[in-house]
Amino acid sequence: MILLGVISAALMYGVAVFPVDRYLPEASTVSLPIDWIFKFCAFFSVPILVYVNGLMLYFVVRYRHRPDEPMDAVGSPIHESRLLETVWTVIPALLLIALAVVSYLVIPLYYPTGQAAASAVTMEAIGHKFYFEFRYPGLTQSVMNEMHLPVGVPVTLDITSAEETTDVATGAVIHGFWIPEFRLKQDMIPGMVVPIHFTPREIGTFRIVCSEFCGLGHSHMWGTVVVQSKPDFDRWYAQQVQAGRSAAAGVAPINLAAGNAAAGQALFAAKCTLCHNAAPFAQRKVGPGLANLFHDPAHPRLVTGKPATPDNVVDILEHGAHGDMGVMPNMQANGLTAKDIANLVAYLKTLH
Ligand code: HEC
Ligand SMILES: [Cu+2]
Repeated sequence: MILLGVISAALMYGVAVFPVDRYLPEASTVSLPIDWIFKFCAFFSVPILVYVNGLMLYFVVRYRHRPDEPMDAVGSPIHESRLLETVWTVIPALLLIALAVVSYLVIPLYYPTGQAAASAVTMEAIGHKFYFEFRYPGLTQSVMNEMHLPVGVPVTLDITSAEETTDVATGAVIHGFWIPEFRLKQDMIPGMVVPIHFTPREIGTFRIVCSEFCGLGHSHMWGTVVVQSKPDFDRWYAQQVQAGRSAAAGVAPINLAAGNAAAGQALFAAKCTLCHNAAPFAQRKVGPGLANLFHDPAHPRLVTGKPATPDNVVDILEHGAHGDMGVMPNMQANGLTAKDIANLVAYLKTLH
């Protein structure tokens, strides 16, 4: 018993001083209470683990079957022992009640109600197959897969999942919105908006992972959250507003002849590779591979059903498309200008 006590005490001390932050930064305000609950559970799990398994090993050896005993020898008479039954009922009950109380105190930090919801930023995160869409107030276009947030500013994030098609087999699915460094994990559920509340504590770039198996593209479904200083964030936001405006104004005629393939390649890497590979049609991410767009005997027609000509591709880039594979965003949503479209088409023509 003393040996087990020493092992327990050593491990409990280890749990108490373990620097979680060093291995997985505590990058949001909810990280702290969540890690506290985690330590609380681990702390009291240690003696249970050590005593249950330690005593079990000890009993196996101590009360093993001896050669001179009959095969049906009865062990110690503990049946209906008041003391034992009280102990193993009361201790777990107390621990579970404590856990319930602690969780009850922490959950409202996550799911805001009333006053707690007062946030400087209220925005939306929408799960798609297979990417994350973020909508900011005041932006006409969405931001895909890269969420920018100012450090130290409270955020309410309205989380849901898109219902792209009504087809049961290919339609809406549940995604998981998980930022490990924020200790924040919430299912994205079609038809239901769940607001969550937190404040980023550290400047940096962290992963966003889809934590629900949502289909064949699930492994592509990850994004980043970029936590910036307030001035950096404001600069980024101003650029987005500007991009949205010039895209909206960019319905100017598209001059394909002036397209620059090198500029188009850089744009493609920045705005399209989220959903498209520069690879054959069948190598699909969200949308089809685009490497043989203009020269694919197996796919002479575009997803719009029109022949693969530059003008028809312009039409898709300008107005988007909505077909079997999902939604190709229009030029506003992709933040493209008329010039960008000409450059992209010039680049796509060079592929095959
Ligand atoms: C959010 C995901 C997404 C992004 C971002 C996106 N696309 Fe698409 N794209 C799609 C989907 C999905 C389709 C197929 C639509 C359909 O089935 O009708 C598609 C179709 C296309 C097609 C038609 C392909 C064919 O073979 O008919 C072209 C061309 C295209 N996209 C170009 C682009 C370019 C260039 C960009 C970057 C500016 C881009 N896309 C960005 C999702 C996306
Ligand atoms: Cu997903």
